Amino acid sequence: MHEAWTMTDRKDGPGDDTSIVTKTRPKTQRPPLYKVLLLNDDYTPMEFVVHVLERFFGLSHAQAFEIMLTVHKKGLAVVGVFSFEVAETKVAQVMDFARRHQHPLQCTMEKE
Ligand code: TYC
Repeated sequence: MHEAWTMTDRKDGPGDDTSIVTKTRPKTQRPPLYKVLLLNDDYTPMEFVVHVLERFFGLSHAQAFEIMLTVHKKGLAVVGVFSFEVAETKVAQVMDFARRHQHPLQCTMEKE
């Protein structure tokens, strides 16, 4: 004869949750970042450096002056951290602008 089968016969019936919760950690790849560095020299005018920092790095006059003074005193400073392409563009813009104005200002980049 047919035997009735109800939920109450189940070992993991209602109220008895045996499901497993797993956490996945997707391996996301962040692009490497590059520091753009400004180097000190004895000839480039301070006002020119401040102008470069305002123009190409979007810094306020106060921020630009502060970084310029750090470079002047310490020899170099990190101006910003960017993706490879943006860092490369900033360095090229600064080097080109300095060369056109016949100042020896040097700007480089290095992997963070
Ligand atoms: N040392 C320069 C001067 O006395 C000023 C200067 C600051 C030059 C920062 C370059 O990246 C620099 N006129």
